[in-house]
Amino acid sequence: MKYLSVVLIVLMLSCTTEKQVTIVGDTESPRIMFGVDKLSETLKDKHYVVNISSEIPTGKTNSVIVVSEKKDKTKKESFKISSSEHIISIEGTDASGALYGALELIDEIEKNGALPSVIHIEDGPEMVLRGTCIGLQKTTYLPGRMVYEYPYTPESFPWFYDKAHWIEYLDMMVENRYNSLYLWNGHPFASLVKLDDYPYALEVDEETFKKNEEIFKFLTEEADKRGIWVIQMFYNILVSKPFAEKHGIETQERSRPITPLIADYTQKSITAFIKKYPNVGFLVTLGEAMHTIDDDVKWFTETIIPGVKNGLEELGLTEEPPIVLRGHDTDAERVMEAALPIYKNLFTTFKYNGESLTTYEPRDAWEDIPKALSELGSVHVSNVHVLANLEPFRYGSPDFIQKSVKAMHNIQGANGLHLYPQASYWDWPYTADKTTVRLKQIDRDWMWYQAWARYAWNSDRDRNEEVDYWSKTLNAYYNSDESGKDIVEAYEQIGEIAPKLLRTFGISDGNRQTLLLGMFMGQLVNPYKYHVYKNFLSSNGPVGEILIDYAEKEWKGETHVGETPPQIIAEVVAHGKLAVEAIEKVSSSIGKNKEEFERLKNDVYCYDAFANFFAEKVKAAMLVLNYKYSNDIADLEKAIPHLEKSLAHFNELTRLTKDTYLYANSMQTAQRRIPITGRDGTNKTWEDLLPHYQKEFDVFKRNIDMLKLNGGNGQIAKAHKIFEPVEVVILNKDTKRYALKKGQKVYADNDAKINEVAEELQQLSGVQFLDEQQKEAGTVLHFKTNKTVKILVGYFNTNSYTVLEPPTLETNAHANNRGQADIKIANAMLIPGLYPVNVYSYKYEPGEHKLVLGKGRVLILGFIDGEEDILIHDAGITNSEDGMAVDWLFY
Ligand code: ADA
Repeated sequence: MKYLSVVLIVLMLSCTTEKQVTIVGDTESPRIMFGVDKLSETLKDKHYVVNISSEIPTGKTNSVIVVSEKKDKTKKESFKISSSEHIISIEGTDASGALYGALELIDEIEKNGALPSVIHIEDGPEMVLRGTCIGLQKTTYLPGRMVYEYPYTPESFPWFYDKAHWIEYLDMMVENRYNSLYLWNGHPFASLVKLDDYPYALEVDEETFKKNEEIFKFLTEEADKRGIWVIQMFYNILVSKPFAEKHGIETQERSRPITPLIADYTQKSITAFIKKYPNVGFLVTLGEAMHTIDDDVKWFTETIIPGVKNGLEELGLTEEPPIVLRGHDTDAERVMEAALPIYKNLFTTFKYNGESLTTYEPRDAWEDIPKALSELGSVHVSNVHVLANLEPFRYGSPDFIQKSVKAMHNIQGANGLHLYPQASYWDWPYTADKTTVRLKQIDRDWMWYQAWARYAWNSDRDRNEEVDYWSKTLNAYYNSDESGKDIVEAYEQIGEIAPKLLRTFGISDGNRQTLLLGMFMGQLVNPYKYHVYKNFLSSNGPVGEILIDYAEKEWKGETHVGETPPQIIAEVVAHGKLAVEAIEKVSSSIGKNKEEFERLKNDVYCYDAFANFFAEKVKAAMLVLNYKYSNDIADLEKAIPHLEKSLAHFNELTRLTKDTYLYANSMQTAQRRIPITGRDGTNKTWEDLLPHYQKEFDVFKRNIDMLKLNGGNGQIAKAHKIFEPVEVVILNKDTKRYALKKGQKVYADNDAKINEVAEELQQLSGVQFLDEQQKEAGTVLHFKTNKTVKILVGYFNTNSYTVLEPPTLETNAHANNRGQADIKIANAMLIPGLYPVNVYSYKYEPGEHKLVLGKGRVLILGFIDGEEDILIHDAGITNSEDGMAVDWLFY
């Protein structure tokens, strides 16, 4: 038997060595030659003798493959493969099409083990731009720097200089037919170009600068060969640190006006960049560090676009490189309307579901804004941004992803994809798995990249065929005859859990919240205290009810609408169970990547434990909310066993992750607020959270006992410390103060008077401003203090355009630099004629400062000791009859 197989192999080899192929391609085209080389490698692997030529051989009968491009501008990146006699022709509509045709033929050769004798395939992509992104950003801020400020250096980003890693990544991209690579960074220019007028702006040393030049050149050339367009992203308005220091300004500031100096510096940076890399596109974020929409328009049309045009003019080029404008934190429609007349090659992009994956049925803002942008006539690209609710476990549900891409086309009008890494965005290139050698995202998350690319190319694929396709793909990955189907099932079941939970119970789809670390009871029963941003609930999924509304309707016997909390928790528990059943079926038949399979299986258990933890918590929350109406302590007592079970599931989750995960979320800064701050890399594992959840449970039981002792009647809100005022010197001219007492006017030019104030604030006095002036010009508080203080600022709780929006981390990454991101006291004041007031605080060190707030009504309520720890709470002063929140039970 052994002898026989050896003979067979020899026979096969001697036959195959006879096979000769000539591949003909345009040697002048790097992209076509890349395809030709790949074809040649595959054929050699299959024992063909390959000859590469620039002309079709005459008089020979050997197989010939001709790879060519038609230069047909009407249809991009498409190809036709056909055969006649001994010639296979791969004809691309352009060089990318020819390359993709070559890749398609490679797939056929792999499938059949040989060159097909007859072949006819025509194909082309649905989406025009299919891109992935990588952040040149880190899990924490660099010392002395602010958000997004990461110069390109080998110390910060060793992987950026690793050519082998780039080749691996770019190969992965071209195999999946991605055609764009976005590099995200706050201000890349001072790492990549030198300016004659501002030589001091450069923020890397000479040696690093040379390395950056070399790697950027390498990257753009290698990308180009693979049909990939590199796009550099930048935020506005950022200047380099040495530039800021030289001019005594901040590197970035939300309320800073445009000045001739920063405009000139930015414009020259852009021009220099375009001159050096005319084939690199730009992705532009206006807004985060910009004052008004008017400024956004002005900046884009008077600084950025002219910067690009000047570069082109100096090079004598007329073809405009593409500029992709983000809709994030700006009014992209307005900006585009002003920009299109002066620049044609513009695209827009906007987040698909915020910074999470929540739905394939986006509505409201996630529907209207992209739709409006897509109707401008330029191509709209849907951005699957940071996946804050999927970190850190594996995600690869083909069903959810396919439906999402369809939603991009059908609901948002998008025709492009911009894909973030599945998890660990700030920790590129690594995943969060705790392994001896760190796992790389491109290896672990291969299915994430493949699935989005597959549907970006063509989303209209038959569901049964897709299950079959992914089953086969997974069979091959795990070298298993039959496990693929169950693994797909497991992926698809767990794939529903995080989206459904976030859209129903979450506070934010932003990275302000790490869903998979869980939520506190106070957040479940009173989410508004944590600032649920406008549109969150109405945009992120089908119509549904959140817990507090559900509880109220339930009590009043009203009819429920859409997705309800009990329905969602029942569904996620079922998804977890089915996923576990599916993954347990396959354990014995894995032939390859066994360790990875065990890790995937562990992720499935994690999701299952998480779904159960969450469901029990929601059951407890429903009972607590019912108590709000029933006033019956029995409701609270019934919640105890649910919370106890929830804690047991969280214990299990802690056990499952303790030795398998380094962290849950890769953004480890104070920007993470929910369930709890992430300041200085804290609270990032389930083990870190467990004592907090234990404490919450203990406090709840203690408060129930206290209620019982008090005869069980009525709600006993916890008394809060009365704040003592601290004196500061106000330097604004002619400022008046007002006591926070009933009957006082908060504006000099508006008759509205305070009716009620939380007791803890009553010793303080506010600073009076002019209502009209606040709305027209904004608020600046100029003051001096000789000790650290917290300024209490009252934001109005309303959607009215007359008020200033509270600090919003979803659109402003600076929103917590003075600890101002959270509501400290919700419903703290009533001022008839105005709106309910939520109190926030800004901390200032001793010295002279200006608190600059944007346009809109806002109240400065007084000053307290800077070290005062304000326990977040709801003072319950509202007009609404069910104003009193029940969350005090957990503090
Ligand atoms: C928010 C988020 C940032 C970043 C930003 C953006 O500010 O907190 O991390 O994702 O949005 O650029 O969209």
